[in-house]
Amino acid sequence: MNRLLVDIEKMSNVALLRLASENNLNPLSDLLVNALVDALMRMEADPDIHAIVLTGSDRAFAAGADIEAMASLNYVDAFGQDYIGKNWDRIRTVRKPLIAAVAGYALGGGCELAMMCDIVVASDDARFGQPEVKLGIVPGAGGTQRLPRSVGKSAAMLMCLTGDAISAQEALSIGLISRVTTRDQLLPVAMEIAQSIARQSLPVVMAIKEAVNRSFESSLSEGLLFERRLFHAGFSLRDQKEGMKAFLDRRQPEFTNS
Ligand code: CO8
Repeated sequence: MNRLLVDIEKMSNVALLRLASENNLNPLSDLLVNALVDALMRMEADPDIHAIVLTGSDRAFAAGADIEAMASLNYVDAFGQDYIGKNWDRIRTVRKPLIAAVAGYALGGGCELAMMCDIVVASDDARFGQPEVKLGIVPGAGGTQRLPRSVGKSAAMLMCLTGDAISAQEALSIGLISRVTTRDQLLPVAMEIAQSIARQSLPVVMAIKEAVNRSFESSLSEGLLFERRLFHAGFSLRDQKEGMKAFLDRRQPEFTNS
């Protein structure tokens, strides 16, 4: 049943995951997020997959948590069930690169889901926002934490405190996303980025993702030490020998992910 909510296509070492709930605004119900987590875990375990593109419908990447399901929640249930915590935390354990391709709305949990991805590409009509304040709640999946780390305090405060959405161009200018495309080009551009990453050595790509993420969790000196250790460890890989030899031979490397 879960699998129907998330379509999976595999192309040249890249998995394209599409949120496909019945409501094309993709309200992030527990069922949908569980299906997404399940799909991500399967792609993580698939040795043929080196990068993952996550997209939504033409109308929305996701319009946030399922408001209907949340409306009657009380504190005891939310706390007791660890609402959001239990499945959302697993998304950030994905070690392969995750690229969000956002068309339409990315609001509340939808914006937070995009921020959990490593790279965000959006179509020029996409809208990003943290409208939770308008519902009388605080963002619950990283809006107050990942957003300021990504765009700085003032822009994050503006979005979280007013709840007003911003355009893709504004999101690009404050550093929330990496690239803006036309609608037509959204998936081709996201897939090209994913395929370009997938052509590199998988263990190196995974180590880079881990190191960049570490920079948000550690002091600069700890982060630099972590990076140095990964850098040194990289000399144990066949792909380091191949990458450098290929450069010196003036040819493309043939990485074996080992
Ligand atoms: N949850 C449940 N149903 C929704 C949601 C939602 N987030 N968004 C839209 N819908 C439903 C509407 O109720 C409506 O249902 P129906 O057809 O039965 O009346 C249908 O989808 C279509 O919606 P609209 O008629 O409103 O469509 P519009 O095109 O007029 O507007 C909008 C589209 C702007 C996206 C509008 O629907 C909207 O503002 N939606 C709510 C956005 C929002 O507030 N999101 C934040 C939710 S809170 C949150 O995300 C907390 C994060 C916690 C972490 C994540 C945990 C999963």
